[in-house]
Amino acid sequence: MTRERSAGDAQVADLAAEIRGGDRRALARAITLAESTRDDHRATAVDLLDALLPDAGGAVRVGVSGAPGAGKSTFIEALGGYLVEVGRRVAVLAVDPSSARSGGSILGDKTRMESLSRSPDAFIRPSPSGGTLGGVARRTREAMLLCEAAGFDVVIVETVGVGQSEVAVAGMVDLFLLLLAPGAGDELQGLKRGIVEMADLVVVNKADGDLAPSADRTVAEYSSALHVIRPRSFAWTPRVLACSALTGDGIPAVWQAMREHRNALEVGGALADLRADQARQWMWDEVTATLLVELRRDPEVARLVETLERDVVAGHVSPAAAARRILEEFLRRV
Ligand SMILES: Nc1nc2c(ncn2[C@@H]2O[C@H](COP(=O)(O)OP(=O)(O)OP(=O)(O)O)[C@@H](O)[C@H]2O)c(=O)[nH]1
Ligand SMILES: [Mg+2]
Repeated sequence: MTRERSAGDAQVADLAAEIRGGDRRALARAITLAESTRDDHRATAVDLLDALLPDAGGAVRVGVSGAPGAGKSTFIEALGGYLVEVGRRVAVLAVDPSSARSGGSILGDKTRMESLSRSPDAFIRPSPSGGTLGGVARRTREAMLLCEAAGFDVVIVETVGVGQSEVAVAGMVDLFLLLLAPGAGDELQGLKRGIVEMADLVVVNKADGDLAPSADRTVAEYSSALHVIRPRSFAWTPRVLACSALTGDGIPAVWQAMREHRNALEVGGALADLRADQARQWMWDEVTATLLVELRRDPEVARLVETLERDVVAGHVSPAAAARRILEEFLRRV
């Protein structure tokens, strides 16, 4: 395995110092390095993360998920605006592996978070377009640490509530928030139930105007549903709240619940345990991802893969035998 050279100690130290000083352009540059697939950029990013690790870890890490249109972007803008008002520094990262396909979503997000993005105490980074979920998750974890090192003390990771991305996000944050629109009772069925089970906070948004009664019903439904779900942590029992991202009603109560969650997890050491588990998982994700990249990069292995894929599809070779031969070839060459 090749070890590409990083930009060098002096350059890494300079960039690290700028980030520690809260320099947003340096932070943006560092995240771009972390997002890059170029080996020398990756190497620099890894060195930088190493240098900044002692400065990271201090933020409240929040994942926000919800179906398209639930109001995630509007909610994050409202919550972020409130947090800035009460003296916090907020970073918003988006995880949206589908954004490359669905197009407009990121552009829409950017316009919707316009007022938050103008604040000097907020930093908004849309999801890098394209790539696998694994790749996007890795880059988001790294971006999160970089934001913390730059002094952002609340990091919000937004993800669309479809597919596997919320599992990845729930695995990298302290608190997972599920945002619902009123009348989203069907989310309790089937597939979506898994997402409800991951939630530390369920927030029913759009509790305003004509939608207010329906929002109340949804709160009641989810409250009784959560009673029968075993909590993820001994330290915290999930709660259901209502808010309106549009009017700002209920936003301070959401933050209050987040603070109580934080205290509950800190008191018994659950937060430290959670972070330790996540760090271990992160390491293994990194090993897996890097192995796969190296394997796919080897031209001899690639040739063999091409033949074996055909054989497997045609039913001439079993998938297990093919996998074995690919791995043997790869291990022979490293
Ligand atoms: N009435 C009302 N409408 C809201 C509220 N929050 C968001 N909306 C509206 O709901 C629509 C979707 O809001 P977004 O914030 O874009 O939702 P999203 O979940 O980020 O959507 P995607 O990024 O497409 O997944 C917009 O038209 C918002 O104006 C709210 O609290 N009350
Ligand atoms: Mg959005």
